[in-house]
This record gives sequence, C-alpha cells and structure tokens, in this order.
Amino acid sequence: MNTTLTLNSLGWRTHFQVQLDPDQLSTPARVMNVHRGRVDVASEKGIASVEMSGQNAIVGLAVGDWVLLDESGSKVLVRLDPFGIFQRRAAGTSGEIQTIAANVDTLFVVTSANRDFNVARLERYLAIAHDAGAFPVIVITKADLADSPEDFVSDAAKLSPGLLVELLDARDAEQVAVLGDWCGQGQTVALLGSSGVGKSTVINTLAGIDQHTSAAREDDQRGRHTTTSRSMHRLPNGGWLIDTPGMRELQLVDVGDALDDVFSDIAALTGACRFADCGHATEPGCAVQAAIEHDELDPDRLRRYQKLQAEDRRNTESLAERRSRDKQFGKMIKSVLTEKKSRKGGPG
Ligand SMILES: Nc1nc2c(ncn2[C@@H]2O[C@H](COP(=O)(O)OP(=O)(O)O)[C@@H](O)[C@H]2O)c(=O)[nH]1
Ligand SMILES: [Mg+2]
Repeated sequence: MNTTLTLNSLGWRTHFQVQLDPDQLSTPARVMNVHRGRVDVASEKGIASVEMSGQNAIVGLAVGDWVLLDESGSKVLVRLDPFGIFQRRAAGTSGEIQTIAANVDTLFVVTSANRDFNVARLERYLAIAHDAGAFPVIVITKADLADSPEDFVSDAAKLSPGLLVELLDARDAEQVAVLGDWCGQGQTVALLGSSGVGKSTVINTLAGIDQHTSAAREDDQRGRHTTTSRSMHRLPNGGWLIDTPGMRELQLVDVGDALDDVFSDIAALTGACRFADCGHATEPGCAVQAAIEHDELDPDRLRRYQKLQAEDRRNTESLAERRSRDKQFGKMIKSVLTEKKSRKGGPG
C-alpha cells in the first residue's frame, strides 16, 4: 500500500472542493481522531495534532470531517460542510445530539445468519445509512454455521430493490475480499450491527493485520508522534475504516425523509390515498390498505414503517421541545442579567 497522504487518498471530493475560498491560503485536512481539547488531522503535509480549546474550538467536529488548517497547520480555521453525518443522542440526561462520524461513503450493515437476523433491525439500519448519505451493503456473517444461509440473503434482498447483500464467513479472507470493492483508495467505510455478529472479525480479516500493530506512526510538523490507530484505520486497499464506540449505539434521530427512502414502496402508495393525512388504518380510499388486501404489501412491513416513524417523531419532537426549553431558559438568564445590570447601573 502506498502510504503517502494525498487529498485523493484521504477521500477529497468535489463536494469539499467547491467550498474553498480561492483567496484564502489554507490546507484541507481530515479529522482522524477526536480527543478532549484536540483533534488529530491528516493532510498532504502529514499527520498533526491540533489544539481544540477556547477560541480555537470548533463545535461538533467528528471523525471523518474535513477541515481547513491555517498556514502554520496548527489551527483549524473552519469545518467544511460534510456530505453526510451519523448522529446519536448522548447518554444521560442532557440528551444532546452528537455527531459521531462524518463523510462515510459505504456502511456495512452487519448481521449474522442466525437469530440476530431481523428485518426490522435491518430497516432501521438502512434508514440510518440513507440519512447519513452512506451507501448500505448488507453483510450476513456466519454463513458457515447456518443450514440454509441463502434464505437470509433472499429475505434481506426483499427489503429494497437493488439492495446489495453479501453472505460470508467473516473469518475467511477470500470471502471477505468481496467487501474490498468498497474499500479502495479514498473510500470511507463504517460498520453497524449488534454485538457478536462479527464486526471485529470482519475488520480484522479486511485489515489482514492485528490492529494494535497497524497503528500508523508518523511525524507531525513539530516532530511529535501521533497515532491514527484509534478511530480511522487505513485499509490495505487504500480505503479508510471509521471504527468508534459511538457507531455501535446509533438510534434514529431525525431521519424522517430517509425512512421514506427505505420504505419507498409504501411512501409511493400513500400518494394515491384519498386523504393526504391518511393513517392507513380504516380510512376510505386508502391505497396502502388496498395493496395489503391484494397481497402486494406485507402488513408487517407497514407496521414496522409506522413504528419507526413514531420512534423518529418521538425523538425529533423531544428535541424540538428541548430546544424551546433551552431557548426560554436562555431568555430567562438574559433578563435576570439585564435586570442586575440595570440595578447596578442605577442610582444606589
Ligand atoms: N463461525 C463463524 N464465527 C464467526 C463469524 N463471524 C464472527 N464469528 C465469531 O463470533 C464471535 C463474535 O465476533 P465479533 O467479531 O467479536 O463480533 P462483534 O461484537 O460484532 O465485533 C467471535 O467468536 C467470532 O470468532 C463467522 O462468519 N463464522
Ligand atoms: Mg467487536
């Protein structure tokens, strides 16, 4: 593998190129790792660790983001608008939405040819992939352990026309090599799937090496050593694998339109319902119920769609509510402060 870092090998796209200001001298760099108070970035000048605190901080930077560095390479000037992001709701009470990865080209949706396989879960992952602008590839592992593994493939393929499904033994390098097509020069991939389905096994087989020994160590401009091993891994074919703990805890957050992409069969039918706000239950002239009656649509699929819609609505509404509460809290603080000020400023 050629280890020289070029814009192309880092995944540069027209999407980012058009955001450059021709009058500004700056270096595009890709975020490899996000730490408290600093980020590791890779550019044509090499790998560097850049401070991210106080005035230098740029909020919401995630692994995979593109940024512009100043001439010295020691300051991030701006975050370039990503073509897609993966988000999750933070654990705990704050419930804030965090970006956990950006600019992922391909998402390997991993399940196994056993009880983990679940179409509702796959549909959920597909919605997340669509929302993040990532191309989904369903990867079904443990083919070697199943009696008729092909059944899983046909069930998965039914979920969406043209959906790509790969069936393999994740420990077998020859079989995993089919995934290499998505891991070429400058391509960014990530994996999503429940615990135990074989994500680490796929990654290790793809990488063909032990991850602890593969940590790329390069000098940055100031001669310090940083490592890119933690979150963004260089794959043998020249691609990049984003592997962060956060990717494993993804939920549906504000993916409304992406759900319609995943359930495009149902979304297309709804246009033919008599009522624009048809709930597809007992309304007259419902095209969705008609399709179910004619055996053209699985009623379970409608149920799963509506369940995900409700879940997305719940997450999104509570976000809106939270925002409005924050806003009101902000106003209150402001009015208290103004009051204080005017009292101080006033006579006595
Ligand atoms: N037989 C077989 N075992 C597998 C396969 N993929 C994963 N495993 C095993 O399943 C277990 C969990 O795999 P792991 O990669 O840790 O799953 P993760 O939690 O998704 O990262 C390990 O013992 C793997 O060796 C496969 O395709 N075939
Ligand atoms: Mg694992």
